[in-house]
Amino acid sequence: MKMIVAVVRDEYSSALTEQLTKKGFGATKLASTGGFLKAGNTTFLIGVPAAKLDEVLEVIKAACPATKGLKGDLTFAEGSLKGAAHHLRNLSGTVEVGGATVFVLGVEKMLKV
Ligand code: 2BA
Repeated sequence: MKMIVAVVRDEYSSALTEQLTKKGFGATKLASTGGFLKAGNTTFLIGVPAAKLDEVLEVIKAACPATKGLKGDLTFAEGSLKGAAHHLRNLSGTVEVGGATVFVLGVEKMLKV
């Protein structure tokens, strides 16, 4: 069993929910906020049998395409920037925001009681 933790841009949240539901995958959605830009995003927790992992990752890729040229506004990151300039990957004034940031974790056991 695997747990997929996917931080998804808010505008892709409905489409991803629809596709997961259509294919019979369960998910929990958490309202979340990006630590850098402090803009809202949605974190999906998706528990899947290991054999279905790649299928779900493909669903996420299809529903959350990285949009070339989409820029986050660094003015919202003002708080993050204070005293953190040495952690910044660039100082160009804008950042490329991806469609989803995905982590895959091993799950020892899943119970529904
Ligand atoms: P945020 O933390 O608000 O980051 C938004 C975008 O800002 C990032 O897009 C990236 O392009 C840029 N960014 C973040 N930290 C930066 C830094 N120190 N210097 C320069 N630019 C920086 P994505 O990489 O596509 O990430 C989108 C969202 O995914 C993030 O929103 C955060 O909520 C989540 N995320 C990304 N990496 C993560 C990680 N390692 N752990 C947990 N969540 C992560």
